[in-house]
Amino acid sequence: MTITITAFERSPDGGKGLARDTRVRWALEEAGLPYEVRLVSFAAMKQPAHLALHPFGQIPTYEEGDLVLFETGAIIFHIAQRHAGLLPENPDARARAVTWMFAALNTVESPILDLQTAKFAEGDKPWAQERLPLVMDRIRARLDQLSARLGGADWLDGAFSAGDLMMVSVLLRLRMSGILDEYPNLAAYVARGEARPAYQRAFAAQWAINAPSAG
Ligand code: GTB
Repeated sequence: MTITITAFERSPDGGKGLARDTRVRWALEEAGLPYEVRLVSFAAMKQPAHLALHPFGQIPTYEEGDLVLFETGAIIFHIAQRHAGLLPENPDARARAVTWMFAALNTVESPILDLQTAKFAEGDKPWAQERLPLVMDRIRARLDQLSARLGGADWLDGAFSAGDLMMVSVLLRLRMSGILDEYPNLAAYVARGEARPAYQRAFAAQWAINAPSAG
């Protein structure tokens, strides 16, 4: 059955792979699944046709026959449950990998999103410079803990899993801030994720659409 995802017609990041379709593309590539992409403009995302797929008017969405999903956590969990390559067979190991997916989205991504808000949505407010260090410190508190848990391991819990895919995707957003470089083991962890052939294919596919020279 054909899988179709949606992505920005023109991503604001100019192809850095930071929009959330990249993590879904990566999961599809890890699972070896072909997929099609429907590009949507910001205006189209708020129109009824897209809102029927995504109640919050965002990308990405996932269509497979009659099934329509939104939220990258749910989409990647769906892919990982049905196809080999993203979750271990052992039930306990599988549950732990899913735990890391939730940890990435609920515990680590939240302060990182705060940083984007503080910089881009609130950057011109008179209190912005005062708030920024507080936001950065909340991120560092999480990275201290994550770094301690990862230690010298390659991945968070044995073999690479959807938990790592999600965590690396979330951490990638920090690269521009420089915070990641304060944690050599996390920087190496992210680099390991980016070096995976499946990530490379996912990145290249979104780059082909969003690179400044594209279109
Ligand atoms: N919780 C949802 C999920 O995980 O699927 C969040 C989905 C989401 O925030 N989608 C964003 C969106 O559609 C795109 S990725 N935003 C448009 C809107 O809400 O109107 C967020 C994003 C946007 C831009 C960059 N960038 O330029 O670097 C990076 C990430």
